[in-house]
Amino acid sequence: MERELALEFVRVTEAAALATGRLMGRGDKIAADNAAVEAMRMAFDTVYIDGVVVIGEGEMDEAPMLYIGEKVGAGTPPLVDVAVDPLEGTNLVAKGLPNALSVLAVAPRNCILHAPDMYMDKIAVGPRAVGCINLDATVEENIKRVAAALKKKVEDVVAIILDRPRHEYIINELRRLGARVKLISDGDVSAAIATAVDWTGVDILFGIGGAPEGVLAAAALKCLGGEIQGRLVPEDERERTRIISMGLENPEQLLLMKDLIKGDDVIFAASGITDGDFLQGVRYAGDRATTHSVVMRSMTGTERFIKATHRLDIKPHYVARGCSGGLNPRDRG
Ligand code: VTB
Repeated sequence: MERELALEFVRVTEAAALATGRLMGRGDKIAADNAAVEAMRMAFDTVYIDGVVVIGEGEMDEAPMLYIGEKVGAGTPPLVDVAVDPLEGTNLVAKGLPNALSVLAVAPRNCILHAPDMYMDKIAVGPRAVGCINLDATVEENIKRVAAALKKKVEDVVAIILDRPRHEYIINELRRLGARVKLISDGDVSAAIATAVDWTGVDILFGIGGAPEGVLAAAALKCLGGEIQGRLVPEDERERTRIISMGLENPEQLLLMKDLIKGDDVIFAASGITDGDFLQGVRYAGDRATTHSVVMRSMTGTERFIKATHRLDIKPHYVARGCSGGLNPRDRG
């Protein structure tokens, strides 16, 4: 994929962040999600790709926009797979809590795992601990290996994990071992990325979260040189059948980086919605708004952080809820 596309993808996550950021703290996660989805969907129309959504808002009959199988982009080459989460952390925006992001990943066609909307068990680390983790090893083994790779004591290692009853065992183990633990209420894409961004102070992610979020995190970690391993966690027979129908012969397969994102060409973009560990949230002031985003390419490993000031008087569709005002004609390319 041409590197110029990277900037186009940031415009898409920016549009979603700008639309949903307005709804921070309103207690309405559905409205926040709708605003992000609508804005992202419209922004995609201006991007010169022939995209198919492989990770999106749900199946065709469940979601009006950005559903799995939907074509996005202007319809011109390159042929690509598109994974989106217009609002990763709906509760975070609804409550005004940190680390809500708008994210997307794009790779050549058939290179992104078509992960169904179910749970995935995950473990992730940044570049310095690549090769040291194993989803099938114990918490103790993983923490010790990561500590050694980072040249730290176990008690200096910071593990991040969703605060859920299903993780009680892992959290207890981490505490028993003396590691530092960061419990989060939502947003494990941001958490996985944090393991690969030095200044966050986060070293390793554990726990079960959404499978689509796992694939998006894999795209980001591929660009950042980190690692994630995952295993789908079907909750019933229907979900097991769903995994097999999407092409994984063994539903229990350990999914490595190469299974989550095939090949070496993926672009990942994210914009902060609320302030977070590595991105600032959207700020509005009169007729201006600022966004903070990151875009990365696996081909070169370049991480580009982009602060943008948007003129809402010139682009009024950013002021309205979502993009319901329609795209500014100047934006149509
Ligand atoms: C995670 C997290 C999401 O769901 O995937 C989590 O990244 C897992 O699901 O932000 P449960 O809430 O069912 O535990 C979110 O928190 C919300 O989609």
